[in-house]
Amino acid sequence: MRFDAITLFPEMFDAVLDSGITRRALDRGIYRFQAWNPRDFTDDPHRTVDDRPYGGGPGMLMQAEPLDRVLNAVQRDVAADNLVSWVVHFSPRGRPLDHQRVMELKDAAISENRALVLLCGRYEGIDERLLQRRVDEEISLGDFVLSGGELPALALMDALIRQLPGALNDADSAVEDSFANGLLDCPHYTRPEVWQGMAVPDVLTSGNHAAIAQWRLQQSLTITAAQRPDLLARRGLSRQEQNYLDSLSKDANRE
Ligand code: 9WO
Repeated sequence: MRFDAITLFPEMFDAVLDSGITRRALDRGIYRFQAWNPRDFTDDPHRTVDDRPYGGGPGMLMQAEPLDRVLNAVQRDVAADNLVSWVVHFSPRGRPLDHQRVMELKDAAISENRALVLLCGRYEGIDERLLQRRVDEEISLGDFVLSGGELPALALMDALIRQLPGALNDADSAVEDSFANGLLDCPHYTRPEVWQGMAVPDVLTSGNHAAIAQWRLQQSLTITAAQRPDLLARRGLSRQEQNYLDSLSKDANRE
């Protein structure tokens, strides 16, 4: 898969390229990455990419023209690879990202020969006309404001790259199952068996694999019901799972 980032801070992308699973996947040739700096597509000596907002107000905006030029260059380079650009802009006004959308973006990139072009805003934002003309999709990571679109772009890359075939080893892959089942993760423990007076739950040292699997599912159900009832509502519950949660609330009422 191919990623291209349009950014005034290309070095921020070293965070994904230089460490961990995402670095190993790059070494394995599972994806490619190129950063493009809009400053390289200006023609004034100051390499200006920003200007003041019409109508007044604080701060500066990214001008349309340097971004249009860099997008044209990216598109040409992407076409030479027999791919088409899918331009994503990161903004709190976008569609909230979740696991399902990550999988859809990955599948569409593969089946429709897409390069993901990550348009990263800075300052107070980007001239609306450029967004209207060139952006295919706006994505939000949540209702908060950052200093730029780079961190959301990095988060999307990380989430997507780990889903690409061959990116995870068998040891890592099991971890994926926890979100694939639509529940939050269960608690985890490692050595020592007692730490600062706190013991590991007995079932995990029992060697009873069926009991361990049941305990983990019940923990996931309990945590998801408490922290994210919206996830449970969307996923639905089996009869057995519903009975378990009902038994918990009866216990709680007896206290
Ligand atoms: C900022 C903003 C604040 C309130 C309502 C809408 C808004 N849009 C933007 C915006 O697009 N900002 C640009 C990108 C320029 C300034 C830095 N940017 C940004 C992206 N800040 N925060 C994000 C972001 C992106 C995805 N998910 C959460 C936050």
